[in-house]
Amino acid sequence: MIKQSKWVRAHTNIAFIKYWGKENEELILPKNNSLSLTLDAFYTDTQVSFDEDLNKDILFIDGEEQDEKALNKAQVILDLVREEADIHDFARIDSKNHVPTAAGLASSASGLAALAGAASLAAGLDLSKEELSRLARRGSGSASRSIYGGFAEWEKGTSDSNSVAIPIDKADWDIGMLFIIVDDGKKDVSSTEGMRRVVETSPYYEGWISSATEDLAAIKSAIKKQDIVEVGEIAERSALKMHALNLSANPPFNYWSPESIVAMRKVEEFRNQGYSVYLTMDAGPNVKLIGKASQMDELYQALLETFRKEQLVIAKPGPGIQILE
Ligand code: 2P0
Repeated sequence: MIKQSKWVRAHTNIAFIKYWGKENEELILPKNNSLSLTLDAFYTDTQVSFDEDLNKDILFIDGEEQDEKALNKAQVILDLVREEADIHDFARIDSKNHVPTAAGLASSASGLAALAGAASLAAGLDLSKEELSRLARRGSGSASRSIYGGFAEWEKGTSDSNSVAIPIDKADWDIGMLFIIVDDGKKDVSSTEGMRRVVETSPYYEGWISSATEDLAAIKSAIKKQDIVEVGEIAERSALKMHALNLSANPPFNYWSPESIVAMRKVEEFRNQGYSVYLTMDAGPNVKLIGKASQMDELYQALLETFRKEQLVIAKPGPGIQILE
């Protein structure tokens, strides 16, 4: 017998207050609360089938079968669902990533959120948003936030049961992002490894934790006021502090390429011209602009002097997880 879900869609999110460090690696409990914006431009569609005829779990992304390593995080979620629903069959996961070609963007947030939705649906579990967020978190921390549209906060909590994301604001005001895709081809330090090294070795880690708490309170009040200048300034500082942690680790590492610096300077130039635009960066060389959605077309045009159009993607706030009919 096959228990098959409908297709489930989850969008990616970008953290404005970064998650960078785990308190508990197995349960994925973070050291600090984080806050993100879910975006419309990048998403994953996933369908799960529990099938008694399978002799192992299999994962297809865009029609291509993936290796064991790619399955690791997904199997954590499958196992939790099997346990809760008392299912003993293996599963086939089909995923389609809707990310512009060669974007080089990580899709673990949208991917594992969509999987949490599809796997629980296939198993006949009727999970609340909170339960879905908790399940997605066990695959990848950032996925906990992709259950919700707009701004979401992942509350670090103290245990598996209360480390979940909650919705903060619909972001239905003049805020948007612009991605500058920079692919330098060099091998990354994975997020998991990067944050572990920082927690263990950075002499600045305590400072990160106390300032992340302050930044979080400040950005929540700025979001309430819909103040793009304050939101952008705080987000940019949070990102740069995260990257400073990486430089202060032993051994040090960083995610920047020469083209990242070119993009960062552009943001400064735009600000000097009077635009309210700020940057954020994650565990890779891409630079993401935060600003008024209504000004993103102008900035896009200006960036075409320096970057190819394939490198530029405008994104608006996006919705939470949804079942496709
Ligand atoms: C974030 N990042 O808040 C931070 C900022 C990247 C930089 O969460 O180890 O794939 O699976 O929990 O969620 C990316 O790391 O890490 C991430 P795990 P995840 O978005």
